[in-house]
Amino acid sequence: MSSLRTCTIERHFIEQQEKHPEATGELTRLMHQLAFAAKQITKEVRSAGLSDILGAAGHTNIQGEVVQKLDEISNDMIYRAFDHAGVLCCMASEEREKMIPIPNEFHYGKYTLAFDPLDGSSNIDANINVGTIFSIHRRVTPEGTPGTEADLLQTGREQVVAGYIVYGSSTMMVYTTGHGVNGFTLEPSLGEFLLSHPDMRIPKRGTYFSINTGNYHYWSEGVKRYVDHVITPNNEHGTPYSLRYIGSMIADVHRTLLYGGIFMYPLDFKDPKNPKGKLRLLYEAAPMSMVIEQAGGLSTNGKQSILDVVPTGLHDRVPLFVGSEDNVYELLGFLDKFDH
Ligand code: P6P
Repeated sequence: MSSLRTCTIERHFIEQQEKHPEATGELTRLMHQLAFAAKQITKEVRSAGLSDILGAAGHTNIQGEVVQKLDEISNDMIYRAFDHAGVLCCMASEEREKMIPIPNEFHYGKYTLAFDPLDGSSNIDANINVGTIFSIHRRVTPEGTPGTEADLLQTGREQVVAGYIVYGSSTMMVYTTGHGVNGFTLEPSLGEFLLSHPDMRIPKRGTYFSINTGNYHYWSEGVKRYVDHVITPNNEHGTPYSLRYIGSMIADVHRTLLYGGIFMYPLDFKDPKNPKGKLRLLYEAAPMSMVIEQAGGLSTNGKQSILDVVPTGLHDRVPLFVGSEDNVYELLGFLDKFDH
C-alpha cells in the first residue's frame, strides 16, 4: 500500500468526528482507548504460547465456563483503559456478573461499553483465532451521574459504535458507527492500525454455512431442513455448500463477512440451562449483527432482527442467524415453513 494513501485508525477517528460538528471528541477518545487496549491484548495473545498464562485460571465465570487466564488479563486491560478515561458511565463484561461501575473519583462519561474481552477463549490453547467484541451506547440516564443497567439494556439498533478485534494471523479491528464498515490491520512494527479494508461489504450470497452440526438432533425441524437443503447436491445456488466452523464466533462471523454465507447458533434443546440459545445478546450477537447489517447482510433470532431484540438482562442469550442477505432469507423460509 502506498504510504501516501495510508490512513491510520487515529486519522479515521478524527475524520469520522469531523463529519459531526456537534461532536465533543468524547467518542474519539473512547475509540483511541479501545485501539490502545487492542494493542495491549495483542501483545498478550501473541506471547500466550510462551508463558504460563495458558491454561485455565481455575474458577468459572457467570456463564459457568472455566475462565482462561488470558480472559482475565484481557478483561482487566479493557477495564483499566476505561475506568479513568472519563468517557464511560458504566460497563458490562462477559466476565463479570454485575454491571461494572466507573469509580466515583473519575468523571462519568456519556457512553456505555459492553464487551466480550476474549471471545472464543476456550480455543486459546489450540492457537485458534480469538477476539474482543465491543458495543457502545449513549447513556439514557442523566449526565454526570453514575451509570445504571438501564444505560446498558438498550437494543442493538441503538448502538453508537459496534465492532470487534480479531487476533489471528494479524490483528484486525473492524467497526461501524452506523455509516458502513471499515477494517484496520495492526502494523506491529509501527504499532499502528492501518486502514486495510475500506467500506467492507458482505457478498449478497455465499456458499459457506457455519454451525455446530454436532447439535443436529437438538435443532428445530426448520434448522434441520435448511442444513439438509444446503448439503444436498444440485439444489439451486450451487449446493452442496461448504461447512466452516471454528467454534470461535468472532472468527466464524469475520470469515462470513469476507466470504459470504451464514453463521448459525440456533436454539438447541440439548442444554436446558440455555433455553434461549448460547450466544449473548449484548456483547456478542448485537454488535456482530450491527457490523454485518451495516455491511449489507442480515441478522435474526428466527423471528426478528437481532438489532430489535430488547435486552432484559446483561447476559441474555439469543439464537443467532447472521450473514449474507440471500442465505438468511433462505433460512427464514425454512423456519417459516417447518417451525411456525
Ligand atoms: P460450541 C465460544 O465459547 C462461543 O461462545 C462462541 O465464540 C462460539 O461460536 C461458540 O461458543 C461455540 O460453541 O457449542 O459450538 O462449542
